[in-house]
Amino acid sequence: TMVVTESQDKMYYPPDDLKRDAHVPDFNSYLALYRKSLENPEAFWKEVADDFFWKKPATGPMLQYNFDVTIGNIYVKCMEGAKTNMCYNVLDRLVRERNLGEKVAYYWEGNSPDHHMAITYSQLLSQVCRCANVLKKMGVKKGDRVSIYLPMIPELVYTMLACARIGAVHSIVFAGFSSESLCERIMDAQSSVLVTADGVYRGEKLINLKQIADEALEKSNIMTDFMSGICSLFWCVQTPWDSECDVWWEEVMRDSPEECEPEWLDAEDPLFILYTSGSTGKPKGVLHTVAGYLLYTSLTFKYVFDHHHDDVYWCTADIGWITGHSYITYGPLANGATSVLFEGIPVHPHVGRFWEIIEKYKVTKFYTAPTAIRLLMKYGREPLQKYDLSSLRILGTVGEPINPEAWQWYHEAVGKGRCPVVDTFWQTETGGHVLTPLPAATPLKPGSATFPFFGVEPTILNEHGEELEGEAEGYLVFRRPWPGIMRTVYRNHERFENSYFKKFPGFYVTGDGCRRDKDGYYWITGRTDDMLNVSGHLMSTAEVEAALTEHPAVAEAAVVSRPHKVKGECLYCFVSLKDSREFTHTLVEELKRLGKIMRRILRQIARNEKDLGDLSTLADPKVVEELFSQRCEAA
Ligand code: 6R9
Repeated sequence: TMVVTESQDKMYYPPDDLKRDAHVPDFNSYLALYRKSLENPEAFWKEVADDFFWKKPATGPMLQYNFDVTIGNIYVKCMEGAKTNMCYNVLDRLVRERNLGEKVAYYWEGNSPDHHMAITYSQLLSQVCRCANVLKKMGVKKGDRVSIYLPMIPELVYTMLACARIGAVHSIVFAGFSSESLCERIMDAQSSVLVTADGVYRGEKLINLKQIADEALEKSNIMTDFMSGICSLFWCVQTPWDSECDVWWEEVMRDSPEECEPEWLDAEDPLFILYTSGSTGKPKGVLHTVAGYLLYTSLTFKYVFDHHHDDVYWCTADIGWITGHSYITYGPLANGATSVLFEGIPVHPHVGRFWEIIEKYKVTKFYTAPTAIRLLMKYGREPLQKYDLSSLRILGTVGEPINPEAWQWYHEAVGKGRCPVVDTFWQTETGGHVLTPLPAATPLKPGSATFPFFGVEPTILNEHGEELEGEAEGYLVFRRPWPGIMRTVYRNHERFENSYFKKFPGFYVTGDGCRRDKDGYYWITGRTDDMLNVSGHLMSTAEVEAALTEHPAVAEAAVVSRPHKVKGECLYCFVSLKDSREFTHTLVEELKRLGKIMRRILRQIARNEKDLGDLSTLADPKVVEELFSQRCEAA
């Protein structure tokens, strides 16, 4: 069904020099491999697994599953019976079997251009082992959860891999989150240790992480006793300290042995939990397991970035998000890649920082978010002209739909028209790319994530759950699992089934809308639920509403999304105040009487779209006029 035919859309074809030594050099090769992955998944994934180390081989098939709630519980299993270790596969295997010990795993580049270091695979291995021994000494055992609240410093990678080595389940909380969010995630995961840093500079702004971490622990009072802080001493002078439970990173690491036998885990043992926004407001602990996640992140990394041993790869995401987990840590390391690990932000100390770093490390593959591209576009081409970007071969985007204007600018101004742009669609839940071009194989249409990755079978459903063939628009769902899909919502399997499998039995429901064009290309049209995407970060309207109504002055709040030039979407909040004369009282009352607020109408008011259609279900349609007259322009 996926034929690339003549089209009115402008197509961008892969450059010849890229095709020459590419893993998947043309569209027919992609199609052949794709067919194999669906027709014989057992053989397809077995071949991928052969690259890795298995302490014990699998006794079950490569993939087993049930996707139909009407039949029974939802489950996915990959390589049942096999024993392995993620950390061994991404470090020891390369150092011991591939002789990659001296190869650079990460070029760490600090927030300030004066701070940088290179970390080889063997150095990484010994730091990870040390950290693993520290955690063990603190009593952390296989299956225990470790919360990590660290900025983009090497210690973050050491800690996550140390967890993987001893079979502890890491739960990384993005170091920009508040103490409330951190507290909620620590409590839900029931973590026994929290690893944090004293502080971090993001641009000019100092964030006192240890202080926020202390606040989070105070709020979760039941936890305080078992918490110990391992801190990385950076440049914050006054760090709050409790010698009863806090320990310094440097002190415990110094005396810790450099050898640590990996814990041999079952293929389906948990690897990590990562929280993602849920439409009810409470974040969901997305759980990924060892073997499937290893196979899927390593294979997507290899093919989507057409990885070669001499590449220097840079993903600008933060490891606190899934993009960092899969495409800064696990995927690149599993391939023995050299990556840039960047602590800073795109505009510090100047707006050419990204381009400066690309020149400095001769980056060949560059992966960032549309929001960053749109931000940098604002400064024009001049900041780019100071730097040599000729090392670049492939560009990637992730996190939200990319508008064709930003795509074009990325392709022309950054890639000089030489580099394919891989627009990768995926989710925390999918573990890795699910709709994506392959850079040497797929003709590109700006704004389309193009076609499914190997093993992924997408389809589009209408409201009644009927499959739509050919050109169509509706709900994006997947008919079967691939190895990297999430296994459950941590400690809440029912929520997992309800969120992703209830609406359309037999399918995994992404929550995204999607259009398939006449050439078979997939175009993500945005969320179909009450979720919105601000600067590539997913949040739920309910979550924001809950936060607003916590304020003592607020009676009610409704939040909708509105397009934003740089952030993609922004929040547009409708708030009614208690005992306030400023909002006309009638207006507030009318809104209350609506019961379920008509979000569609609020959204249109936010966007100043006057043609509202049928308003007959509203208690008082005049409210709408009043809201229009009080509209204010967002910054
Ligand atoms: C990887 C990541 C997932 C949601 C997803 C969708 C949006 C991600 C996209 C995209 C259009 C792309 N999204 N990539 N939309 N084109 N290439 O971002 O995970 O934080 O869980 O967000 O992001 O709406 O459902 P996550």
